[in-house]
Amino acid sequence: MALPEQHLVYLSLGSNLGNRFEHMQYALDALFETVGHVLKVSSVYETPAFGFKGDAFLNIAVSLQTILSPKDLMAEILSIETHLGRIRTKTKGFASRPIDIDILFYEDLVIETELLTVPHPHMANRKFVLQPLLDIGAEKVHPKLNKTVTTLFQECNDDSVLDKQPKWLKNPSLQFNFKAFNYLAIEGNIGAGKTSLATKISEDFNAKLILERFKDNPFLPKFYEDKTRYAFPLEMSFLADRYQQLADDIAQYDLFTDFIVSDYDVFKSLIFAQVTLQEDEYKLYSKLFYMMYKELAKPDAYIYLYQNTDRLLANIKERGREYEQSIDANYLLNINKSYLNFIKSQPQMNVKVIDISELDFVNNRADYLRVLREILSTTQSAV
Ligand code: PH2
Ligand code: MG
Ligand code: MG
Repeated sequence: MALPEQHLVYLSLGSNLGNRFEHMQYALDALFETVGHVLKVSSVYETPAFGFKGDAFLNIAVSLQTILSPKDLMAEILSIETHLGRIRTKTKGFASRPIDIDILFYEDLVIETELLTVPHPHMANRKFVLQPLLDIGAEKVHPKLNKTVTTLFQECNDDSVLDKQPKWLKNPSLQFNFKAFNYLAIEGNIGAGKTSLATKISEDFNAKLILERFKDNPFLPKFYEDKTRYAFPLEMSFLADRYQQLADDIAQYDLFTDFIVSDYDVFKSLIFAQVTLQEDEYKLYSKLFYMMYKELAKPDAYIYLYQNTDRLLANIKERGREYEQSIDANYLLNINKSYLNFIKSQPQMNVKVIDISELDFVNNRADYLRVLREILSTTQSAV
């Protein structure tokens, strides 16, 4: 479940046929749905057709982050162009088109294949590319020419006159308004994908990420060897760690992030303790738990990722932590039951159970957006 790396890409969009503004918005929305998170959108410029006789264009530049390879990105772009009625003819030269989407930069890669040339080979000669790009990436360095976009713009000989439009396109990423949250907790069984989802949300939406520091817990490997002997010290040390981390991290509210997302909620301690401790131990434990709990900030939304046992076991195997390999189906079923009982007992909490057993939000963007929409449905500003 290692998270695929996100890549920064810059695209140029142009339209000179039909309802140009609508085509551009449609293309932008489609890029968000299928390619990745839209970071910046330039102003819209009206530009004279360059290199052929035709109606004036609207042009913009956008930056996105995507997990797609250049080849897969290209395939998505072609499919969006086709959807918008772009017909590619074999005749030479340019033709008017409802939409054209070109890859300007893909990180700092230089790609020269039959299918694809990146950076875009003609960008340095074209004001209709450089002016919008200047809005969103003035400092970006062209990896082949080794000059910033600002310099390329200053040195460009194209004397086309561009007309900046008063109307902006909408950045589709802003539909997803996580600012309604102060603190979002992602929960789920072992191997459900809590860390992956919390990490992705923090990357895309500028959240402070709080990840459980379980790897340092010295009792964990011992516990999986001898559960009755090590359950109590294990649960106590988890509780102490989680309490300390949440008390510290949530208290120091960060000026540079918009909200907090964590890959656990402190109640996790009680839920696991219920499964792992003897009855008398659990009584003592829960007394201590509630004393600490009342001091902590509560999440605005508690998301439980439900995953079926087979896929949990497959994920545990895949991530390969040695001490987890003895976890069996029965233990996971008990943990899941304990979570669901807990959730039922907390009617005042803003809980959302999301069934991800048919989804792959790590590799499939449509699935990821479906999960985000479900999370946002827990606030008034549902999308
Ligand atoms: N695209 C072209 C050729 N000429 N001229 C303007 N103004 N805008 C464009 O997007 C454009 C062009 C080839 O893709
Ligand atoms: Mg083009
Ligand atoms: Mg093109």
